[in-house]
Amino acid sequence: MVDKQHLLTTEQMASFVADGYLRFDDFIPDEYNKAAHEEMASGVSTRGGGGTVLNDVWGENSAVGNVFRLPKVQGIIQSLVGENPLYDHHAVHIVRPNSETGQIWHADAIIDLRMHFDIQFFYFSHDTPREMGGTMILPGSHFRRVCETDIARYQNFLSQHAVVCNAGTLLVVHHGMWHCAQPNLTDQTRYMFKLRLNPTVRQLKLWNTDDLNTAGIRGILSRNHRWYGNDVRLEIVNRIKLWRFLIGDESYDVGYWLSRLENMPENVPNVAA
Ligand SMILES: O=C(O)CCC(=O)C(=O)O
Ligand SMILES: [Fe+2]
Repeated sequence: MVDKQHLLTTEQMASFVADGYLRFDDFIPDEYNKAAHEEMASGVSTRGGGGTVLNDVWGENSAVGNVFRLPKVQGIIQSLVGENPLYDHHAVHIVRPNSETGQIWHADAIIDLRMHFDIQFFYFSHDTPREMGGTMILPGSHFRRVCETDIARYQNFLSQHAVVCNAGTLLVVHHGMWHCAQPNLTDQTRYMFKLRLNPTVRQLKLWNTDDLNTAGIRGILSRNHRWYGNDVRLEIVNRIKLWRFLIGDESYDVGYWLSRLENMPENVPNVAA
């Protein structure tokens, strides 16, 4: 178990539930980034495929392994998917120099509709200015379980977020997040390391819950990313359901959103004759 100081806070968890991601800028130290960049260019090897315990996947000398073994990265992993998640897959995502087209909008494999969620790390080992792309994500899209490229006809969304960042930036996203690689107009290759992990334990209060009852949570869960218009109400309900699951409290509500649906007017009152 990683030291508690490295675990996520309740506010960060609520942000993950509302936005579908957390972003950690300038998070990984430079020497790790340089080594990981080199390893990505020459090839990252793993010991075992999908379903291997994460801790067994990378040898001691693996630069990428060292990044994910950092206590503060372990803290993110343990908070979201527990201490011993399974490695699902990784990919070194490359956008070649002078690529004028990006990827189409998509969500990665969504074949599991359980409340349990996988996480995906997007790790940027080198500076990624806008002209190099960055990955475009759509905050708040993770509950819209689209199948792969169903959303490919869209070009741009209100409130889309381009991950323009310095070396050492790490994103962790819910597996439902809509995203796409961007064009790379520089003469350098753009690398992004993606790692998907599966939970092996019930995702129940795995983070640092010292601030569980902090006042700001309802406000965070009510965020409006605007691209879905009035459907923000549906999104708030989706978030309450996930928050209930994470904190193990089926009575939690933000205002009267979900409780309203739990009235049972169809029940015949038990009136004595
Ligand atoms: O290269 C990127 O920025 C995004 C790659 C991608 O679609 C993915 O990680 O599934
Ligand atoms: Fe993808």
